[in-house]
Amino acid sequence: MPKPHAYRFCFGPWNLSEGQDPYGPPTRPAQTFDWKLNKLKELGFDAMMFHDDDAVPDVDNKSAAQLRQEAKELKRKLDDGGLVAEIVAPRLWFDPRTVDGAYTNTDPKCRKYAIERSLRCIDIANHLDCDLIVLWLAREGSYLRESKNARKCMDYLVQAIDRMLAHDPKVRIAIEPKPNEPMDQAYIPTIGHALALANLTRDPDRVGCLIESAHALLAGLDPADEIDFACTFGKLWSIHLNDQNGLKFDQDKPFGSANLRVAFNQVRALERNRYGRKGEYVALDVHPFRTTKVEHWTLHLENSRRTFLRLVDKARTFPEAEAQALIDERNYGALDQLVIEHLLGQ
Ligand code: GLO
Ligand code: MG
Repeated sequence: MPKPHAYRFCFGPWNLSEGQDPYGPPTRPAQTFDWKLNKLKELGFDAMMFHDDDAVPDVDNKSAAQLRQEAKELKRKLDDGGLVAEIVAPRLWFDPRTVDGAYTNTDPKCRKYAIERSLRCIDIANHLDCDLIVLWLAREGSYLRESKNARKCMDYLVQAIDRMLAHDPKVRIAIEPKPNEPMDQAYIPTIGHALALANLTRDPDRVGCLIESAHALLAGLDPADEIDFACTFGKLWSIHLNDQNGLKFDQDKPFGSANLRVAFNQVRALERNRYGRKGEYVALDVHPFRTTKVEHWTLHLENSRRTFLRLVDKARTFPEAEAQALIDERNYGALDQLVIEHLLGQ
């Protein structure tokens, strides 16, 4: 199938995961970063997403000179493969100092660590020639409301983002909201929250968002409406497409796997907002089904891209005039069936 020129695709090394879950060990043997990068290239993807420590392992224990040298080596590797880094995200949920929150930790020493780590992440991004930092605010929330002062936490979040914006006058920050997991309740659960927070920072024009389909669904929202909302503000700078079967743990299923119509509407929303025309990527934050064999390890990525492109075709061939006539008549029964028949095909 021809690739519509406007869409470029990426994924992260964590999307070739080994199958470990809270109840059991890996189901596939560990692979090196280079193996994953080669797969990405072989599959014809355009870019890779990175956590700071995907790019430079053990980032906390390296000097600025080491960060620079290792990041530059990676940059050469990417250049050689004709690839770029789409985003770099500080991993602010693994270190013991982030156990009760990173920017919103109640301990000032831990908050200081989180900010310093984020600035190092920006330095790595700079070495990779990437100006977009993603903040998945994994532990910025609480297990019980009495354990933290949410009002203060909002100030801490703004202060942290301000420090990042001041560190590099060109960097842009995309907040990736998620309503829960690992926390009971996250402080920034939706795109509305992310954009409201952006507005309090020292340079709101450089703070936008990243929508993940599964995260919107976990918040009880339709990801297509979240896309239109973010695009209304010109703030959708990346997107993690995947799928989610109801209110469970974050499943990161292949795009369209649980609900094809919800996937169709996301693609339609991206099309009408001309997503990708300013260089934004379609990122597939999907995981293999746990018991996937080694020889089928990349199918979730290939299939998600394929489904996406087939839905682009469905969006472009949707009988708009017929649909509009039914909307004018308020004949929603027929409109509903028109969508179903279109998706089913001949
Ligand atoms: C987890 C998130 C995670 C982020 C990634 C980039 O639920 O979706 O995969 O997207 O860490 O920050
Ligand atoms: Mg994600």
